[in-house]
Amino acid sequence: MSIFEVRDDLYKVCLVGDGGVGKTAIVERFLGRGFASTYNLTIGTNICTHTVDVDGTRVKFQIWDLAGQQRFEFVRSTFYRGSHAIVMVFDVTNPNSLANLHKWKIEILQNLGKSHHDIPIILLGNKSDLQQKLLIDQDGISKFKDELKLEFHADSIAFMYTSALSGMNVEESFEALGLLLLKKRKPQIYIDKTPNNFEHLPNLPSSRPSKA
Ligand SMILES: Nc1nc2c(ncn2[C@@H]2O[C@H](COP(=O)(O)OP(=O)(O)O)[C@@H](O)[C@H]2O)c(=O)[nH]1
Ligand SMILES: [Mg+2]
Repeated sequence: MSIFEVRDDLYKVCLVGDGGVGKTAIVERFLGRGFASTYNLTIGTNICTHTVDVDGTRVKFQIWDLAGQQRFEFVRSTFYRGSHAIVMVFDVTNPNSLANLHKWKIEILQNLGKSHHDIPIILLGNKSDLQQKLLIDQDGISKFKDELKLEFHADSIAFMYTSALSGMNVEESFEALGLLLLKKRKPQIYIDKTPNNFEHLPNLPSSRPSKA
């Protein structure tokens, strides 16, 4: 494999979602002990890189995590420019955080322009260790996922429950994203592969929680 092929497998990923949903905690969990971040004062974003093995291919992610500057519009174009994938995070105990992903979606569409047709998106329902406080039902999640499928590439949208606290599905969600990216980059090899399904919580009682 040439060095150029290795470099090809570096993917820029932007993390979006309301403050407090656990974006930074997810990244820190994903990085494990190898955590290294640079804080860029100008654009207010934590940028780090981490490599995962996806079906025998090393996929290197460059993760951009907005660090508290979500109000500043001027940050946006720099943040989204050149991204290959988006991670959208909500907090399963906070229905507003799912509702607000509509605003994030609009911002992504505005900033990515035409390239949005090609971008894999992974939707994460984080804090799923707090099952006793679960306030978001599957219908709401499915509806938003369908909405994403209408405006982005339908085959490149996946949803997973995660917990940065327990580590559940954090690594798996980036592996799934890696697979979606490889399917785009190398369809001849990966077209038949689909990410594992982590759309259901392992210990969820059969009766659904009532809506808040
Ligand atoms: N119980 C639980 N708490 C979490 C989880 N992820 C993040 N938190 C907590 O939620 C708060 C906000 O997390 P942070 O990563 O700073 O959110 P961000 O603003 O989206 O980057 C912190 O107190 C975290 O400890 C999770 O999976 N489970
Ligand atoms: Mg943060």
